[in-house]
Amino acid sequence: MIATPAFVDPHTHLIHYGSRENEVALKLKGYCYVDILKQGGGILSTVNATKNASDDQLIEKAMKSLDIMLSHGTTTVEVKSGYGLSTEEEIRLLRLMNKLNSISLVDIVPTFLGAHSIPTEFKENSWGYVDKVVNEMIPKVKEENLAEFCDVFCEDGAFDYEQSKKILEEAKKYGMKLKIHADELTQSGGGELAGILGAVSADHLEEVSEKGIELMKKAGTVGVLLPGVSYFLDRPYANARKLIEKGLAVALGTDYNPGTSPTENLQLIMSFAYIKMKMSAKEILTGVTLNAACAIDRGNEIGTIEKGKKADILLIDAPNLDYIMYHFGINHVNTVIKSKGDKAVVIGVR
Ligand code: IZC
Ligand code: ZN
Repeated sequence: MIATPAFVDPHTHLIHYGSRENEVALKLKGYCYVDILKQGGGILSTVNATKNASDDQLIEKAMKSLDIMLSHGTTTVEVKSGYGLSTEEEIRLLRLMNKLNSISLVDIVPTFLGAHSIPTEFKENSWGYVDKVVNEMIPKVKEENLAEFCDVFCEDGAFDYEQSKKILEEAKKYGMKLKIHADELTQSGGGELAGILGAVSADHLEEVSEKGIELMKKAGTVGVLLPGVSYFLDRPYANARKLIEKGLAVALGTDYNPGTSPTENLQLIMSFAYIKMKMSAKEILTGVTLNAACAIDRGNEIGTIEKGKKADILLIDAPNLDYIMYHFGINHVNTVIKSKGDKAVVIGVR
């Protein structure tokens, strides 16, 4: 067996209801992700399904996914809101994250993503929604201390550079740490904004500019790459080799969500990083452990096996590190050791 630090998934949209396999057929007909969103589908269809689900239904679905994550070696997971898009619903999702954290063995790091999509009622008045996020949602999230990070989907069809800047600047004033969905489908300037505002992470980066890389490096912003999305949307992968050569810390996440990356399995993502982004086995292991921990500001607590850190440890049934990625699509985890509160639990996976 190989003992490694347990995996950290630094980017997920875990809490939602329903699924979107119908969009795969639309994509085969030539519609792209943003077309579907602009027609009121995509994220907005999940917002509807989530609004119509009870707390119990949302918890049950999320718990199923957390169990899959845990058995595949993920013991800490970042979770974004963003399928509410109203103050009441966003707050409900964030409260449910707290509940999940108390009933699951997996540690949950909550992120407020009220700026995930423009809700239908603000379609003609996107700045009106930005005002609502800034003046109503962020203060309420802070008042109840429900989220550690604030994130924005900075993208054509979602929030533009100026709107993303406004929201993140306000969140920063409230003492929230920052993340951004940056330069995924188009060069939106998200990487640059992350660097300018000192975001903890900038995520996606398939289309990031040279200047964006430079500013992120200066600010110490972690680049979170999500190759499951490139696979699922059949799009270009982020240039991991270039980001690493330029000196960025690169982490990997599933981006588990119903639209662009419906998988909880971080080991599959590791295989994509190996074959499609040409990351080495050591870079990949660092990407799902220490660098992923740094992407959620937990570098002092988890991500390495070290005195003073939590004993979140995996026993992996593989003859060497490369083998984990090479023999792809299966679960190599034999045992998960998870510390939660003052307990350590040993979970035999196979
Ligand atoms: O439901 O489509 N990219 N947000 C930004 C997502 C994917 C989630 C979704
Ligand atoms: Zn995302």
